[in-house]
Amino acid sequence: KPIDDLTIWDDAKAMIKKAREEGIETVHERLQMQTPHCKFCELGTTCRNCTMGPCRISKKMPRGVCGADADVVVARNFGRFIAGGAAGHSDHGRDLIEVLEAIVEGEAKDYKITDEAKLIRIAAEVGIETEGRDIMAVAEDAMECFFGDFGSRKSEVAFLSRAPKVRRDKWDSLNMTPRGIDREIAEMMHRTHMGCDNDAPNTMIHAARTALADGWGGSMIGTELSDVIFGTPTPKMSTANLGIIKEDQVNLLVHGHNPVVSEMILAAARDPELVARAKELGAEGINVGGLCCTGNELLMRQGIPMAGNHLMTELAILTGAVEAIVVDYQCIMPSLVTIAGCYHTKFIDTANKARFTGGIHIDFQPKTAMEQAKEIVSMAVEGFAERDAGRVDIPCEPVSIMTGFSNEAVIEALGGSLDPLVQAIANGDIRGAVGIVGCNNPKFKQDSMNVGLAKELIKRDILVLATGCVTTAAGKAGLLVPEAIEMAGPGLKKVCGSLGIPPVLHYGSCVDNSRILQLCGALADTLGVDISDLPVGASSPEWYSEKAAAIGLYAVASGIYTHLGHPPNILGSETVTNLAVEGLEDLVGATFFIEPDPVKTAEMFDERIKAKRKGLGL
Ligand code: BF8
Repeated sequence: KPIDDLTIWDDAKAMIKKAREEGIETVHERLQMQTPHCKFCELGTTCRNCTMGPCRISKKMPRGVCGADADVVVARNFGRFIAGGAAGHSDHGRDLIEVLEAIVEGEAKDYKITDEAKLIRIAAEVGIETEGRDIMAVAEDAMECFFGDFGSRKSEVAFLSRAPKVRRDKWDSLNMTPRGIDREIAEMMHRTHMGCDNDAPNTMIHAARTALADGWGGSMIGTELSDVIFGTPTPKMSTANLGIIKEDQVNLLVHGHNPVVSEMILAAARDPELVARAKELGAEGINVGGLCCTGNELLMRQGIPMAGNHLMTELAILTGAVEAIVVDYQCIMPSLVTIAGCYHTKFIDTANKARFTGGIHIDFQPKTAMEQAKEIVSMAVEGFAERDAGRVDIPCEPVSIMTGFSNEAVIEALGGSLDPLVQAIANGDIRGAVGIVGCNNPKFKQDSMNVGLAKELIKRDILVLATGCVTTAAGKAGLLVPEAIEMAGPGLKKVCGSLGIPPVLHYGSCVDNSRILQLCGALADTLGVDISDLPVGASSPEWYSEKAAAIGLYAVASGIYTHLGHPPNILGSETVTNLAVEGLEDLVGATFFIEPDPVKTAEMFDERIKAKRKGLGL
């Protein structure tokens, strides 16, 4: 494909060109080699769940060996897909509880409770006595409560209390209330074992329950405990694109999702001895930049610059100026090890559950975090001497972005309550809000949909909340600065202008979609309605991952009309497809819709928001 068809960004184009010149393979070549994909897999009609098969369902062969039809096979495959996504987010959440546990037990001296007020607030919310108690005692009870959310001895996960009562009643009546996080994931594996749940709609209901366990459970715990341990984000300025990589500095990029590793790396990079060593080797200093969601985590709290999103991860190494790429888990292409090997870049993995053949493995533990982080940063610093200046190409200057919009920060900016926001929605200055979330996928021209949709929505006075890889796209397009109000409709321009904020708010990483759920719950409660009554929507335009599918499904199951730029692998079943794009409306008050065109997508949201506003009498 011509490079111009692959991405909207000049920095990406320059690096893809360099890759082609140097004979380095990227995701784009591999996609081409894999195309056309297997039609059965695309439709979701392949079953590999037992060895009587594998089976492929078609008109000619309508049933697998066991008798399962296309509906059953598609639902089972989709259910397991969702379980994978929910497991990823939730296991990340559990890792935060384990760090809290290590803090409570005095075993993690490098971590601390940074936002005590937030810990007390969330502990009280989940029914823990906080009055006059020692903070560590409160932390211990919170830790037990959240560990308990993963098991099977509760009737529902604790943060469900943040959803409106009518929504919770709806979930109860549909058998959709998530009980334990691990329980729902394990039950999905059980249900989809041969000879269990052979009723597609029933499997889909459990898929929704599993996704809700992620959104209101694992992800929410991940977000909230990250705030407690590393601080709740507040608005701040930073920069984005490959231009954040500095020719005269040691460049270390953090990639993955969990701030437990990246926060320590950043702290270690500020160690005076390591900075002095970098200078000794001729660098001006140590520059820590972000990729993907752990980048978002550090950006939100510490303001580090952002090198790029998912499809920029390979390309960042191609600048030839990255001394080390340090990863934890999720969304890390194993090809990075190969590309790092074409340069002096060290690829360092830090999680036993996400090791990469050919990478340098550091088994990162909370107990020894700073010591290990210094070891990693030191490897990057020493690598500066190995850099080949002749191969360095940093293709652009960085652009400014504003970040740090936690719900707490938004409420503070609004003067202490959501009332001004409700007022702005009521008088139509802000007609509604859409969360644009998720990934890049090489099947799309990189960020064309992510940016195109955001621009179309703000023009229509629809506020955009961005998370995950969409944040960097929005930032590079100039949408994350207060001046972007010039691209917004008159109402949004007025409101954001008076608050000095952009019309697209950087709301964090992918687990931070839980912040959007919480905000929707609070808005619905303020208005005395269900979430499905609000003029809101969600979109994952260029999604690829199991996690993004889980996010989409928990949004729909929470009552939020949700757009996907391309369908999951479900089109082989009419029952499952119809349920996703139609039938769920009757059950949960929202559906998915699939649309690859950003303008048409914005129109669909516009119609929906109009209808919801009318329903609220606005
Ligand atoms: O969790 S947006 S490509 S980095 S899956 Fe991955 Fe998608 Fe990026 Fe973060 Ni989310």
